[in-house]
Amino acid sequence: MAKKALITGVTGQDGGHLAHLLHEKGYEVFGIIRGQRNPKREVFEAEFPFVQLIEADLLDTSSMVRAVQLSLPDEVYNLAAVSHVGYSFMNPQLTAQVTGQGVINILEAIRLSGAEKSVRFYQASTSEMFGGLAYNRPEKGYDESSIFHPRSPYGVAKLYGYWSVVNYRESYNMFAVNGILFNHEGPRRGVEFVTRKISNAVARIKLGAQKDLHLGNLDAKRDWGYAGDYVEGMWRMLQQDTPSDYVLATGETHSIRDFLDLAFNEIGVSDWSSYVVLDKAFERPAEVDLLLGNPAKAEKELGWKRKVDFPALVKMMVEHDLSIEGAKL
Ligand code: F7E
Repeated sequence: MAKKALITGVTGQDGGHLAHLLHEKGYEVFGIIRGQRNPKREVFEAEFPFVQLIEADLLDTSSMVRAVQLSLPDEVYNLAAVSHVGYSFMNPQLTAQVTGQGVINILEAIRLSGAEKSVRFYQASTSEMFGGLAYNRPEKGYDESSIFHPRSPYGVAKLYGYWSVVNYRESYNMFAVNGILFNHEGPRRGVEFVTRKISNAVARIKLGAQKDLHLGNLDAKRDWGYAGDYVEGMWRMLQQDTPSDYVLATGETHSIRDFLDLAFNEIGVSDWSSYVVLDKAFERPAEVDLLLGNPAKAEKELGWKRKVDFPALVKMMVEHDLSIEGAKL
């Protein structure tokens, strides 16, 4: 019989990649969609006719119980969150409720449905829990035993979710794991995140549809991989004999300036300084300066390794945006 998976956050970047992957693997895929007449529904159904959507909300545990009882999943992937770090500073309580307490709500929904022994649970944890401060930067990158020091309401809420998963594993013997994923990008990324904001602006500048690009801190460094590679790692975590937490990362770090260099290079511009405007509106009250992950445990135990490298990622994103923005003209 086909395995069943339930995905929260199915309309997001990772949800789309994961839904495709699980469908290819023969799963029956269920996804949570939030809100009455969600405008994302039509577009989503056109691309993912094989996903059975269930109307529910992470903030309403009874609706999540219903979703679990309707789908009877073997695997649950909790990808839903208020996920934009900058936005979380402006909406800290909402972020705490959705990104933090939402994890408890779905774990409780699984327990209340009596499914805690049969369901395998994946939590989308994040490198934002490490914080990147100078005192706390392991030489080989952050791994599963590194110290946490979140620097945003988002990071704090994710840390609550992380520990909730560990606690439910230890308390109820649940197969529940944290995937501690470093930044992962691609053409499905929203334009509010810096990589897609850049690739999209570069394409529009090339096509004459945009003049400049307003950005905040250009010196921040991130360990950027391709989201399509990372969902494979999520799935592998749930296929292990015993539950454990894993870092997924590339083991390389690059600055926003590096991303700009490669992206503008794709359109034949070697000096982008006249296009980029420094804008304090995009700076954050506290910044995560540098993130570098150490994926050794995932490589060894899951046999996982990123396939797409940094230059290939930037190229893929700019090419995609050139094609969709070109089609709009
Ligand atoms: O910012 C800087 C910004 O918003 C990256 C989420 O998926 O990954 C993501 O969080 C860096 C930061 O991603 C702009 O200050 C400069 O230093 O693309 P981002 P993020 O904050 O790293 C982690 C792993 C998650 O878990 C999150 O959910 O870029 N930056 N100028 C800018 N960032 C944005 N968004 N916009 C700018 O104009």
